[in-house]
Amino acid sequence: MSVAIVCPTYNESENLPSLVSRVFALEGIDPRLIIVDDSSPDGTAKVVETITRETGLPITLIERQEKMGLGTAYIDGFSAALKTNCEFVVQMDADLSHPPELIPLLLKSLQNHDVAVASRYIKDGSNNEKWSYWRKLVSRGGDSYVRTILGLNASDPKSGFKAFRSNVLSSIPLNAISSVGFIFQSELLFLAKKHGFSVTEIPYEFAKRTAGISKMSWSIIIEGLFRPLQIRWKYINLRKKR
Ligand SMILES: Nc1nc2c(ncn2[C@@H]2O[C@H](COP(=O)(O)OP(=O)(O)O)[C@@H](O)[C@H]2O)c(=O)[nH]1
Ligand SMILES: [Mg+2]
Repeated sequence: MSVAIVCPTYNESENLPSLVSRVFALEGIDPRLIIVDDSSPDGTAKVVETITRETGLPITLIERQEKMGLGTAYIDGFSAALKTNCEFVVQMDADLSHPPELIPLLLKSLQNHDVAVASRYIKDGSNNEKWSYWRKLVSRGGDSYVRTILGLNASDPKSGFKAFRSNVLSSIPLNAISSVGFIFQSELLFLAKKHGFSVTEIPYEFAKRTAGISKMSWSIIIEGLFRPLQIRWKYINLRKKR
């Protein structure tokens, strides 16, 4: 089964070697790893180039000129993924919070669904990141807010760990998505649902980041507040398809 795995990176050089070896150790899938790097100052792109040269593994590196945010990194990565004519596309973080070992299960659930979302917040899921009280409040409060404004019933609407049948991503107007930070994930899920695609959730353990630092910022949190309202307004005439 042909799968393109899209990972945006910003300063993830320490995590890359482990990510690559865990992804290519998976059995029963034929993955292409697509790394979208925003000229990380820590030399992430160089690490990717070296691994690719030394191992010959199917890895595509997209290098962008500057830090442009998660949203456009995914749009560029998905466009590259669709050009490979793969059957499935997986999106995940590069910091190993998303365990690559869940990928076969996510893909299996695409036998009956169009989109599979890895969720921290359903039975058997958990979040092992030791977040401060405030970050927890912002995250879980943000989930309820996003669910209410966008009419989603997903338990983890900001999850960046998902698998799609390729036709989902080729049917959605990806270039119209304007979200920059984590709210990109909710806009994508919202559009998938509006286009009539079926969504399922699979529990997983979100692992604590052990190398590198989070890129969460105030501007991303503020975007998370106003963007859901803007998304609702922007797609007001988009009726549910199918
Ligand atoms: N290309 C690119 N990747 C980014 C950017 N911001 C974050 N990332 C990557 O997106 C993933 C999730 O970011 P992270 O900082 O771990 O977010 P957190 O888990 O919410 O704290 C990681 O693989 C990051 O390296 C960005 O502006 N550009
Ligand atoms: Mg992270």
